[in-house]
Amino acid sequence: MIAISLPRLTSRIDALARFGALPGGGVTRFCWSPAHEQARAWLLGEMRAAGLETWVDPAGNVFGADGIRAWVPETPAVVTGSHIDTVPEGGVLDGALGVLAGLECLEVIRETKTRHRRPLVVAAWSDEEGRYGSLFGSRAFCGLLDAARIDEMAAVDGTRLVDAMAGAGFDAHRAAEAKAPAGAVASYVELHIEQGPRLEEAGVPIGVVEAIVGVRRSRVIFVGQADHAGTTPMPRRRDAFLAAADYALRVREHVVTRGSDVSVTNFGVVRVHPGASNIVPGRAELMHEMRDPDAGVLERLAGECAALAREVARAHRLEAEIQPVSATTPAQCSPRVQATIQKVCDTLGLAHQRLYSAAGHDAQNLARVVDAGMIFIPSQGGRSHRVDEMSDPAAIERGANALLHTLLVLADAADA
Ligand code: HGY
Ligand code: MN
Ligand code: MN
Repeated sequence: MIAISLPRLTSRIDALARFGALPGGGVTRFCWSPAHEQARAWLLGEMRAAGLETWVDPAGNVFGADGIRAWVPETPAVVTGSHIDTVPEGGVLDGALGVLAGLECLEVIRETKTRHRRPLVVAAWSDEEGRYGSLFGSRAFCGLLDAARIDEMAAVDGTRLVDAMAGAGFDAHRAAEAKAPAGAVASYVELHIEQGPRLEEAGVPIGVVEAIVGVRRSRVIFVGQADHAGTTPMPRRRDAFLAAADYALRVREHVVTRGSDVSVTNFGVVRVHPGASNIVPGRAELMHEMRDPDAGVLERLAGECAALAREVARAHRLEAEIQPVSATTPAQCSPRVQATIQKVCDTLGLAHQRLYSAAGHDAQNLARVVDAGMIFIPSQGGRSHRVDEMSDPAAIERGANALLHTLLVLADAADA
C-alpha cells in the first residue's frame, strides 16, 4: 500500500513557514503580500519539481495537476488543496497542511506510477482568511464572487483589494474569470487541522467533516460626540466606545443564551476615533462576527443584533449603524465523500468520528458545486490562529495517508 513521505512533507511545511516567519515563531503571510507572493513562487517551483503541470488563474488560485494542463469538462478532475495565506500572527499548519499534503500525495502517486482514471489537481486558494473578502479564491473558482463588490473590498486597515492584487501583478476586476468550466471538477477533498479541541479530547485521530459553519461579518458603528475628557461632565457625555462596549457584552449574552448550542460570536477588531486619551470617543467601530452551521439561526441572530444596536444607541443617546461585510453559507459535505473517507480510514485502521467544522473553509464553496468533503486531524490543545498552533507529526502522517487513499478512490486509481 503506497504511503506519503513524512520527512518530505514536514520539510516542505518548514520551508513554507519561512515566508512571513515571525521572530518568536508563527507566521504572518497575508494574501497578495510580498511574503505570500514569494511563497506562491516557491510552491509553483515545488509543484513543477514534482512533475506536475501548473497554472495560476485570474483570482490568483495556484494549481498543480497530474493528468491535465488546464480544466477540461470532458475529463473532470479530483481536486484537493487548501490555502497558503494566513491570519496575522498565525500558525504554520492552517491551510499549509492541506496544500502541502495534497502536493505530497500527487508526488507519491507519480513516483509509484499509480494509474488513475481521473486527473488529480492540488489547489492553493487565494485569501481564504478573508483579509479582503472571505474565501475569495474558491468563491471566484465556484462562480460565487459578486464582481460588483470588488471595488469596495478592503482590509480592516483600509488597503483595497484592487491595490493589493495589483501590487502582486493581478487585476482584481478579472478575478471572476477564474470560474471553472461546468463539470471540470468531479469531487473535492481537503485535509485541515481541526483548529479546536474535540478530536484531541476524544482521542480520535481522524475527523470526517459533515458540515461547515456559515460566518457572518458586519461592521457596527456607534457615533456619539467627541468631547474634552476632563471638562465634560459625565452625565453629558455621548461616549461611542462605552456604547460599543455595552453592545458587545449584550450581544455575547444574547448569542450564548438565544443562539443554538453551537452559535459563537466574536469582536476581533475595535477602532475608536479620534483615539486620544484626553478625548471622549466620538466614534467607535466593531467588526462583529457570528457563526453557526444553520443559516436560519444566523439570519435570526443578525436581525436580533440589529435591534439590540438600536436599543443601545437609544440608551446612550447616540446613533448606530450596521454595515454587512461578508456572509458565507453553511455547507453540508457530500455523503459519498464522507463515506469514502470513512472506508479508507477503516482500511488504514484509523479510528475516526464525524463532526461539524466550527471554522470556515474553501471546501464550503466547493460543496455548493461538486461533491466535497474534509478530513481533520487533531490540533494540540485545540490551538489555532495563534503562533503556537501545532499538530503531532504522527497526526500529520495519518491525515496525509488518509487523504492519499481517499484521492486514489475518488480518482478511480488502479489499486485503490
Ligand atoms: O476563520 C476561519 O474560520 C478560518 O480559519 N478561515
Ligand atoms: Mn484554514
Ligand atoms: Mn484560518
